[in-house]
Amino acid sequence: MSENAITRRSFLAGSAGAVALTAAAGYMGFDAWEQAHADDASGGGETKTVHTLCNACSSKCGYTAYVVNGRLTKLIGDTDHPYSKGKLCARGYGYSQIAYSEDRLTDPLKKNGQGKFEAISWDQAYSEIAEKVRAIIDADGPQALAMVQDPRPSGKYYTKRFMNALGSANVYTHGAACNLSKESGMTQAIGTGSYSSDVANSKMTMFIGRNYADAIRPSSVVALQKAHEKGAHIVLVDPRCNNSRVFADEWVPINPGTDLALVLAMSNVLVTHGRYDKEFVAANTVGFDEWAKELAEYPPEWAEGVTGIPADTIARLAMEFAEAAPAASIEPSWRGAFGCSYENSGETARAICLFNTLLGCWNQKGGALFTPSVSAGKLSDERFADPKKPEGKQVGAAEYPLALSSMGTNLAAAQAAEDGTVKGMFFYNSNMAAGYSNTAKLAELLGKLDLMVVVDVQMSETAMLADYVLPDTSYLERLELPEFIGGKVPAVALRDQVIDVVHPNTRPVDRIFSELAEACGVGEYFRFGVDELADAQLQTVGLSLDALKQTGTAHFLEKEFAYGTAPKFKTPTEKVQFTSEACEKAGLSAAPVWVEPAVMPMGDELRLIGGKQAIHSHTQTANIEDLMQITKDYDLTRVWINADVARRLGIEDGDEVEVSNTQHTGRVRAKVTQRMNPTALYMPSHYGCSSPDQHTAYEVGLRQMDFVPFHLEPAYGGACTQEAVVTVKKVGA
Ligand SMILES: Nc1nc2c(c(=O)[nH]1)N[C@H]1C(S)=C(S)[C@@H](COP(=O)(O)OP(=O)(O)OC[C@H]3O[C@@H](n4cnc5c(=O)[nH]c(N)nc54)[C@H](O)[C@@H]3O)O[C@H]1N2
Ligand SMILES: Nc1nc2c(c(=O)[nH]1)N[C@H]1C(S)=C(S)[C@@H](COP(=O)(O)OP(=O)(O)OC[C@H]3O[C@@H](n4cnc5c(=O)[nH]c(N)nc54)[C@H](O)[C@@H]3O)O[C@H]1N2
Ligand code: SF4
Ligand SMILES: [Mo]
Repeated sequence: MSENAITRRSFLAGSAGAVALTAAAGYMGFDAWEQAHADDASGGGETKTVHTLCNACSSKCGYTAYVVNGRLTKLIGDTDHPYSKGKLCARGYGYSQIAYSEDRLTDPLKKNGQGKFEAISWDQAYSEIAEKVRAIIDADGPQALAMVQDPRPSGKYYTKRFMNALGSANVYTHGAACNLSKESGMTQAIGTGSYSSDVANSKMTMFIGRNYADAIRPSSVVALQKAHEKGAHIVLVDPRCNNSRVFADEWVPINPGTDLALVLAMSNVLVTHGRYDKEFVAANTVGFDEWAKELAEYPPEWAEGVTGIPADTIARLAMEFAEAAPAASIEPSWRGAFGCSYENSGETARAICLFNTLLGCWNQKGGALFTPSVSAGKLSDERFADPKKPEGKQVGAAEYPLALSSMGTNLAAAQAAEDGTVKGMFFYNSNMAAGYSNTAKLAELLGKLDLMVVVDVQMSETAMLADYVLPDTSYLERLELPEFIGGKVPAVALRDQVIDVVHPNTRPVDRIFSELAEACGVGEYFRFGVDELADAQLQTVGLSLDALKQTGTAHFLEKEFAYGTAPKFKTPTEKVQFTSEACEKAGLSAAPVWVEPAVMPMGDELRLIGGKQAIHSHTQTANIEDLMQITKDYDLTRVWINADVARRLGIEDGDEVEVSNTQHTGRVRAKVTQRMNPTALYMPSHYGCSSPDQHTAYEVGLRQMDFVPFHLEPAYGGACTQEAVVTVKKVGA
């Protein structure tokens, strides 16, 4: 039995619960209203229920889809899915419309000599792409090919296998524009890219640029609400008073880009006053003395000048943490403040792990936890054997040595199109051109490729730049590989096929890459169906595809997390690293020190920051009519500006303003509010679509990435999405 296997008993225990819940969803557990509603929707037709996973954001929440006469009519979050816990967010409901969207891609497309797309057959698309792939490999080797993908259950498997079969190591996620710096920085300190804060049981949790209420994962919102109701001290550090404030006690309106200074100063206070877990530090860490020496430079009085937070607030927060420890932590965050935003993002992530280490909170109730995960074991069937490991190193790995190779820095791959190091790029479920860095620069770089292939469901800005666009089925029209989910009780969940294919000439991801591989001469790695592979993977953990189809989610009860277990730090020293050799080698300080952002606002300039709205995901939901209607009803494309600054600039609430910098100029209305730090301008990040084929989203609002200079974070390779300053003036003033 593989190391990952669960025993039959634990699976039965897990699935028994899940089976019960599935039955409840269909027939008995809901209240009368739900039941009546389910019946109403059927109109006498046949109702079928299928478990699937939402595709509207990275959380991939599990839900039960109700299908009446072949059409999706209703979605109910699965109670036993670790992220949905019975609830979906508005995006989850809204995005299910994608299957029936009038703007779906329906046929393979090829760009002709006039730059217009023409429908072609799949055979023509495959054979022409394969010919170009072979020409690139013959001339420059497989490392001149690259893939960018947003990790999805099947997508991440098939895209990587396809590239590796061709001999290329250049597989990238969207991470450089999401959480690459965070995960890479944390790995240097604690040996893993993240941890989970035990928010619901904490006495104190600080969120640094993490917004559970807007950047939603349903289970996180519930945990925050619980913590609040139990009287935990919840602190939001954010230049913007975001909507999580309803569950928080305190908003700390920090100057954007300066979170590292806050963390260094709070660490200074704990160390100066000896209020840290000395026993834990002595037993589990390396380099403490060196960091302690550096920290002497960063008292709260210094940090006040950098962060805009009064020194006594910083000292108080540090002491409150010491009181609450070990049931306290800085939450690991996701993207907002240090996922990829600044030149100091990776170092901020590193410092946060070290601060938590001072609290001695690892694996303590209410602290910061290393929760277990399970993955599929080794497969014995030869058909599933992995292709040979590519010989080359990921493009960008040498220049950005701290970037985790599991994500890589996609911008380095795009940049390598400049000198022809990369000649062919594939994109799966990725809208790089609109979302990963400066849009004009990305269009210029991607324009230099000999081959650009985009697999999408609608005409994205990235697809517009492509030579070939291949139409995927929507997530509701395909079965995917099982998705393993770490957590207090690790789990596995399934995206099953909910409805029949809507457009007959679209094909699912597994089929597209298998057929493309065949055309490229590496088909021997793809001689199986997605159902066969899914079943084989599930068998290695004591499950089967049929069983998981019944329940949607299964839990690995035997792997359940226990408080107080000694954390294992998978760093080179097997300890928490206050100092890191790799960081030093990469040109950074061995222990984290203050790093100034690349640009700072001067005079009337404001730093341009972004952030999620609860009803949209990145660039992919703006074309969903019902979600966009909410944007319009509530005027949600407005930029937020501090009320005092607005008064100085003669801007009133609702005025149209011009936002401009060296990269771009655009107009939008302003929301004038005291909920903003005076050095920043907030632009919601989901708008400014420039694809005319997205009829709902086209040209609504401004796009943050138009204003962001193309610039990568040293050593970590993050997109530096908030190293941008702008000026704002009232239109007509
Ligand atoms: N402007 C802007 N840029 C951003 C962000 C933002 O909010 N706004 N967010 C940042 C963050 S946190 C992240 S994680 C990244 C996310 O970046 P991406 O992962 O690239 O996400 P999206 O921008 O939503 O683009 C996803 C693309 O996948 C397509 N798609 C959707 N479903 C399917 C499918 O089933 N199959 C296929 N083949 N394609 C599909 C969508 O139509 C869309 O074109 O972007 C980052 N950059
Ligand atoms: N509604 C919605 N939810 C989502 C997604 C989505 O697209 N839409 N995408 C999912 C994904 S892929 C991700 S990565 C997560 C992102 O989850 P988060 O990182 O929580 O989301 P953001 O809104 O990007 O950023 C959170 C907050 O950071 C603040 N912020 C900006 N700059 C700074 C700074 O310099 N310092 C500090 N302290 N705060 C700052 C913003 O004002 C914002 O309120 O959301 C996930 N959930
Ligand atoms: S958080 Fe919302 S959008 Fe994201 S997967 Fe869950 S339901 Fe879908
Ligand atoms: Mo993200």
